[in-house]
Amino acid sequence: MVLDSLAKSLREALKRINRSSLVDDRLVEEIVKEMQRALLMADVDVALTLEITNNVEKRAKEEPVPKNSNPRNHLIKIIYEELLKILGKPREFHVKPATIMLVGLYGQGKTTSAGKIAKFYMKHGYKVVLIAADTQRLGAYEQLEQVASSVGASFFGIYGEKDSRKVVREGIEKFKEWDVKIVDTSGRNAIDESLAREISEINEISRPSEVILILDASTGQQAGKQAKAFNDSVKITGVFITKLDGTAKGGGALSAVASTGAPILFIGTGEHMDDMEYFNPARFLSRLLGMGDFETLMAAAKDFQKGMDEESLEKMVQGKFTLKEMYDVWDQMNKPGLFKKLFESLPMAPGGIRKDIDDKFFDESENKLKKYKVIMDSMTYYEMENPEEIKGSRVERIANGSGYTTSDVKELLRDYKRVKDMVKNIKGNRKILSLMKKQFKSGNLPEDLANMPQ
Ligand SMILES: Nc1nc2c(ncn2[C@@H]2O[C@H](COP(=O)(O)OP(=O)(O)O)[C@@H](O)[C@H]2O)c(=O)[nH]1
Ligand SMILES: [Mg+2]
Repeated sequence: MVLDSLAKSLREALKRINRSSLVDDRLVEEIVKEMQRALLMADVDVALTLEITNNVEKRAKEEPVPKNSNPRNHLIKIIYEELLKILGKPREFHVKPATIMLVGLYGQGKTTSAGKIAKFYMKHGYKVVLIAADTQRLGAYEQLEQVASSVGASFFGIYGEKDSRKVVREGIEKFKEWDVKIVDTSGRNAIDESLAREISEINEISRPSEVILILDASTGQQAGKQAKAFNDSVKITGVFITKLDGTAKGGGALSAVASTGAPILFIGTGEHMDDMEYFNPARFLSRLLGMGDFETLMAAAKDFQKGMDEESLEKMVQGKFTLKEMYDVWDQMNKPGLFKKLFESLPMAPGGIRKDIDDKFFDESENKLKKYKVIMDSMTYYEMENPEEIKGSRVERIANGSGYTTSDVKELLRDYKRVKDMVKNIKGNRKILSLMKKQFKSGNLPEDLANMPQ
């Protein structure tokens, strides 16, 4: 998960609070020390770390415990509230037709994020075009073209053209009927006058409704300086922090950007086109701490329902369960990390954080799903509908096409068989089936989940 070691230390601290028989000054001081260490390790600014932890200490020692709470929960609440201050305020974001300009230095993830944002809008049913305004870098045209085709978005670029302004002018004109236009601009090694001029001119030409700054999380605290500098040349409406999956320094980037007042809009959590999340500070923190998050649960449940309404559930259980059906189900599960979300958002078990959730399990399952999807993308429609026919040379062809090995393909087929058998069992169990149906109908997942037979 994102910010692994920070999450681990903070969760440990909360667990300790829950385990302790007494909340006294000594415990508070120890917890505060642990928080300091964890925040500094995550690259959060020293002054900010001290401010937050001093507040925790002061409040924990001085504030009376409210009647409806207890000393443990009160301390946890204070920690949560103080940590939340680091992450800034959420920005309201409406999914509607837009022209989006992406800016940022070399290698921050602009082109990749352009694809993710395109996919995000396309999931909402919008027609999207990606415009290749990076005319600086060799291969930028092809890279964006490839990204566009991988998500199924339209693409506009003028091969070999050096004037990015011309590309943007023509692209915006040609695709004016498209709902969402995403302009992938060129970067530099550092912000210089030529970059500032280029993006401010493209800003004039495209008149974007969103100007999103793409920042690599591993930049750490320096991300704050970059955000300020970019904001000086063109008004940033939101920041997309990429590669949060791969760095322990993410805390520095998040807190530094938040402190500039530029709203963090999205975070990137992987190289795959689905690895993007809308950034909501409260939700992000709850997940980091492993606390129950009802909001996330409901959003996840709705997402799941959209793809798995009663009709498709019926189809899945009653009809032929082919790889095609399994692909659809997995596609839902994978968008974005649904399984994990469902589990992480379950309310805290009485007496503490859920101990039974193992991040490794979710990471492994998610990686497996990703792999399986790539493999299935290399199958023909006929093979998806008739998995039992996948043998011998077909296995080899699929392996070659997907870049995986034949044993990966066989593993997928074995797992498919297992799921198929499971579905067969459900078919035979009227009680479970009717419960599942009820659950999808009501949308009231938490309660119904609790009533599911174990
Ligand atoms: N792990 C990870 N890698 C990412 C993420 N976003 C982008 N990348 C990788 O970062 C590298 C640079 O990305 P690119 O989009 O070409 O950057 P650009 O120069 O700003 O357009 C590529 O290898 C991407 O796969 C992310 O959220 N997580
Ligand atoms: Mg690029």
